[in-house]
Amino acid sequence: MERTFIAVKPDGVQRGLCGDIIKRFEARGFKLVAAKFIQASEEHMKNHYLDLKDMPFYGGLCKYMSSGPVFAMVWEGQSIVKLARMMMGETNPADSKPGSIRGDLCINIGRNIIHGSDTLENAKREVGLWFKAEEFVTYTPCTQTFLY
Ligand code: RTP
Repeated sequence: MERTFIAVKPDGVQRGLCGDIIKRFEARGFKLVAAKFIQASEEHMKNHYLDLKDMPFYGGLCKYMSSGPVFAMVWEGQSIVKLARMMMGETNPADSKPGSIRGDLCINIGRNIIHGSDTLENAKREVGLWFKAEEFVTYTPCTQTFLY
């Protein structure tokens, strides 16, 4: 089963949007397997966004992402890396369709409220960067499926 790393960014936390974002992943049928509320260091964010190190916004992005707490999560489910990105909308909220998280809840590319891994390879890297093995929980979700 695929896993992906999702984080409500500092602006999403400050705007009180954690609940709305979690609700959308739960409603879609994905399973939350790890979560924590954490203020990351700038060094941690520089490592997280290492593939963007040559972009002009890299420094500001890492500084911003470490300026307040993020709600970091690992979600599990079929094709979750791709489906989470579809649920999020485009990087620029202005290009995001209504119905998507960014299309419904934000406007500015520098305050786009949510991060989600863009490939399975990056998901594995980011999950390992943010979570230790002992931070994962095991449980059986209720499926609401009639068994008879
Ligand atoms: P994220 O990594 O945060 O999920 O976003 P993403 O994959 O959709 O976009 P990416 O290209 O990885 O960019 C990371 C974050 O950098 C900020 N950004 N600012 N032109 C700009 O000022 C600019 N471009 C990107 C956004 O907050 C983006 O989410």
